[in-house]
Amino acid sequence: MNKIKTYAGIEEQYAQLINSKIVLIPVPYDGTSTWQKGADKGPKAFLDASENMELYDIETDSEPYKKGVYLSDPITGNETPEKMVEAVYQKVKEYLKKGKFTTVFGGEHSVSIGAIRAYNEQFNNLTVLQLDAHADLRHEYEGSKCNHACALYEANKSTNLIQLGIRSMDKSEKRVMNMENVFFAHEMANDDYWDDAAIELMTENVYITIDLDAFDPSILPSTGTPEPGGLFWYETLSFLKKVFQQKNVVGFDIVELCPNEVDKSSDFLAAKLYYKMLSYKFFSNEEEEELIEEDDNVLDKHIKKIKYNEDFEDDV
Ligand SMILES: [Mn+2]
Repeated sequence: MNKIKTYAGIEEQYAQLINSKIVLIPVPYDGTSTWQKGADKGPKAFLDASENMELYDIETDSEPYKKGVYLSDPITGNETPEKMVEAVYQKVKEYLKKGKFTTVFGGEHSVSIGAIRAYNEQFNNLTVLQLDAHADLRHEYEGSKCNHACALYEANKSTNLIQLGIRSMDKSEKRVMNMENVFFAHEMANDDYWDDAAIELMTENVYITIDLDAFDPSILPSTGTPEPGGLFWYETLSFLKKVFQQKNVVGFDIVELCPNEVDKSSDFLAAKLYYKMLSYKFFSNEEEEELIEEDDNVLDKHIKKIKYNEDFEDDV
């Protein structure tokens, strides 16, 4: 008998819907990509990488998968972008009504339209935090309002949208862009406080949509439209951790992984990012962090002491 396919190859006891706090919906959709195709292969590459990843998180000293991760059937059969968006909307809504922490893995960025619509119905005063190289604020592109270039148009109208890492857009998008809520990449590069400034703009309920092209292509080359000057790993993680600690993150999606046959590093980045976000959601407690910070001096001395002992032993 074949074992069922589970997220990260976890044991079935952690993968059943009824016991799972978390639901993962793969959406292998790539209908409207304009340049490099292949985001439809993103979910499979992400799941493969996840199976080869350690499931213990050092930073939070936790094993997030034990909260239960149910891997939903992928959303397929998407003849038009509009049908795909509707299918994602219905599926996300279904799991939200069951009280699950629902996550989506794309697919191109248009898959987020349906997810955000469902979250916005379910939660009051929703902030949508978008990490992306591109503004994605076009009203319509190549004949569809559900094109990846329009992924955040609706969220911009109906939620508190905060855009971060933006470094590529059309001039026309300026007309609808809420400049006070935008953190352009070139400004972030010279601002040490963009993370706190962004958090100040957030309402309590936050949905996060991560277009992987937000990351610098040096650490994430496998995406449809890479742009220089992106985010790096630890600055992104420390920002996300703060968001999870200070706000009620209600769900998230990760999109635009366009896997490469040879170089798997981007797949692993995506897998690890997903898992880090689960660890921050369920195992990062701000009060504990503060206690550790207060004890910094003590820790410093402790580290010095250990170092001294090691040195001493070396001498012997
Ligand atoms: Mn995007």
